Amino acid sequence: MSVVETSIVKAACPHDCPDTCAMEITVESGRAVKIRGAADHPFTNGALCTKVAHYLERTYSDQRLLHPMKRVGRKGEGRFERISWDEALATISERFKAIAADDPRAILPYNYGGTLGFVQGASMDMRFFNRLGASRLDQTICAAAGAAGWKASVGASIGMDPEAIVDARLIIIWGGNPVVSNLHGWRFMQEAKRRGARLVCIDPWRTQTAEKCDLHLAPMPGTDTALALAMMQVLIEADLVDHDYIARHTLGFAQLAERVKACSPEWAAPLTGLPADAIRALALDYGNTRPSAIRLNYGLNRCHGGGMAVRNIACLPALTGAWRHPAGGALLSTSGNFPVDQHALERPDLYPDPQRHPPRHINMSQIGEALLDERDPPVKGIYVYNSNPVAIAPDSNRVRAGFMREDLFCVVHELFQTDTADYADILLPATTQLEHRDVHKAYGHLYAVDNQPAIAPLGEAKSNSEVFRLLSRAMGFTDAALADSDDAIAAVAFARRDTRALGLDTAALAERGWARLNLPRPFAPFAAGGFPTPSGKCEFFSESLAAAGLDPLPAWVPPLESPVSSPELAARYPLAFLSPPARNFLNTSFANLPRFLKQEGGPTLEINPLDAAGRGLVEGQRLRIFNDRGAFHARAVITERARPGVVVSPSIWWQKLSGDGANANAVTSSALTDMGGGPVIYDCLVEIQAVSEG
Ligand SMILES: Nc1nc2c(c(=O)[nH]1)N[C@H]1C(S)=C(S)[C@@H](COP(=O)(O)OP(=O)(O)OC[C@H]3O[C@@H](n4cnc5c(=O)[nH]c(N)nc54)[C@H](O)[C@@H]3O)O[C@H]1N2
Ligand SMILES: Nc1nc2c(c(=O)[nH]1)N[C@H]1C(S)=C(S)[C@@H](COP(=O)(O)OP(=O)(O)OC[C@H]3O[C@@H](n4cnc5c(=O)[nH]c(N)nc54)[C@H](O)[C@@H]3O)O[C@H]1N2
Ligand SMILES: [Mo]
Repeated sequence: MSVVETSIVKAACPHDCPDTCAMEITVESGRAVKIRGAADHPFTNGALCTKVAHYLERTYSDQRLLHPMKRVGRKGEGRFERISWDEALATISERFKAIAADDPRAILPYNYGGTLGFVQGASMDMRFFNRLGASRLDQTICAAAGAAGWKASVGASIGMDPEAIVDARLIIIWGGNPVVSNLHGWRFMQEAKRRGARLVCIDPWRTQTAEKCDLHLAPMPGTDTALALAMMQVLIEADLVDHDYIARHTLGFAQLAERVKACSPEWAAPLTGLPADAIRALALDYGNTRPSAIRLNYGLNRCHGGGMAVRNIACLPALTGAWRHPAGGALLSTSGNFPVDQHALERPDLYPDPQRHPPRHINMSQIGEALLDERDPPVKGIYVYNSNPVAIAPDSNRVRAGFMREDLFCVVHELFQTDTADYADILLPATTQLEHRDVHKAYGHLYAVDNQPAIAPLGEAKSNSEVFRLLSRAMGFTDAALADSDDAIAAVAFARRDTRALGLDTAALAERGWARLNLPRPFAPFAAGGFPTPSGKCEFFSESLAAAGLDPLPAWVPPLESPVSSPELAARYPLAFLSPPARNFLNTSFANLPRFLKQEGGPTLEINPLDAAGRGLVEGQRLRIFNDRGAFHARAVITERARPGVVVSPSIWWQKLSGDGANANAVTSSALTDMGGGPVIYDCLVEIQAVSEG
């Protein structure tokens, strides 16, 4: 009889999600056999989402890349041949040395949310590219606009404790779909509802979240700036503002009051597509209810005015004094609460010669332009990890054209042969979260979570940190920081001296697998002001925005593409197009595995019965969704979940698994937001037509 050795390993969900779950992995004789949410973690509460509950299927999938390969077919064809790690590392270091000899900024790292851990996503990799002197990637693709807008009003990515929301009397869920993308946060909102809170959802699409709220308002995409201005107008006119809080803790109230005078609900109605009465009623409800909480999410920061939208909304709780109560205020992200020592993790000081080669920044949301347009130096080498740009970046026809360039040396480090991997010259196998060490902060709660390796790497897979250590050696970089162990990196993550008071209980982190930030409880960050802005106040008037050439006051910023702002374009492409997360995918992660593909069925486009009837469309028909940038196909779902004038395609599908080889990003635009340089993925007009089958 053989003895089965069983152990339970503490882990962290690595994915780009506000919930950053604590997990427990049961390992038997070296094989992970069970995964579950940590029962003792207050946010995870013993439950995982529909995707990560099946993470073992991802880890042990027969689609995993298990050894290094080199390209033998044409770019994009996806034909590869096995090589050794020695050959892979030698090829990459030789090509990188040759490119760097002229100008190392011709090499570009491209990475995002594959894992949010510090060890595998924001340390050894950055040290390597800093030491190399590579171009720096501006990581704007998700949250940059919202972060900038929030910063303008509030000062830093700090807001109310999401657990405190249980005591709110009114919760406005604004541009978020927590049932799908913040499931554990949703549990606290449901508890508030059980205790008598009213839930309002502001979303152009009737999501699963909207269906469960007391009220759903469906504005046209990209019009939240106007909605928030009108709410301010009503609050000020009805004198539902907290004069004492305003006087002590805000800047520029008089100018704000002047600005919003003309922004009545009647003014906002045609801009937002909402009835003026509904806007007024919402504002009065907000002004008359204490405590009131606004849970913003990033859906509303993906239109041109995404920065200003978040800025305007972030002014509301300072107007009403909602911040006074721990269950009041607003939350976009908790990430600013964590005392992360970014310098020690990333070591920007390793950059070799800033005089000769001033650091160059490239915006990841415009990777197509970066690869195709003329620049000095041109991008000659790209190293992709933790991301799938060919599928996730806007205007994918241009992105693909960039990756097609014969003279571009492309390395992709991946778990799976993604759409991007098909363009690699060298394709490297990565480890899953069960196979490597990491440590995580969160952006939707106040706990750090530890991740110990549960099993050995599968096949010849190597972690990101390990590959960058090996590449450093192959390049001849001798800096000690490039040889640090994963444990050493994890240990510096939260070791910033100036914020030690906020520091985590590192012993608990090691032993229990997670630790809460040492913040006061209850946590009401701005109950007595103390905003981390230049003035220390909530800035209705922002000098920093003025200095950046932007409107210093909350303003109406229309979408780039809408019937209101671009009527000529709208005459040809009259439908606003949204491609928000599908419940069973995580961006393009999980979107290649049988269980999740079966759940989602296939690419769909939700369209209102009025818009369908006008075009003679019927349920289940194959549609072509198109504009001047491109086209993709999806099946028609005729439903009132899509408001008139708006069509919705839950995303993000792999292009090569989508029938016609394209996904939603064939039509999205690579224009940028008003602040932060973010993408405008939800600011997009299209037309649709039926396509004949066969
Ligand atoms: N299941 C699942 N969970 C995920 C993800 C996933 O792909 N799948 N992705 C993760 C990532 S990276 C992120 S950033 C988050 C994203 O999750 P959220 O931050 O919630 O953002 P989205 O789902 O993009 O958008 C939320 C809602 O905003 C709506 N919306 C779109 N445009 C507008 C607008 O102009 N105004 C308003 N008011 N609403 C608008 C959309 O219809 C959508 O229902 O979720 C994370 N969690
Ligand atoms: N149309 C449309 N486009 C969108 C969005 C949308 O809503 N609609 N959302 C946008 C948003 S919010 C975001 S955040 C981006 C997300 O864009 P990405 O961050 O690129 O997200 P994923 O598609 O999940 O790709 C992550 C990849 O990293 C790989 N990976 C995971 N772990 C590791 C690891 O340890 N090492 C290495 N080397 N690789 C690993 C995974 O296998 C996966 O292929 O997409 C954006 N694009
Ligand atoms: Mo994101």
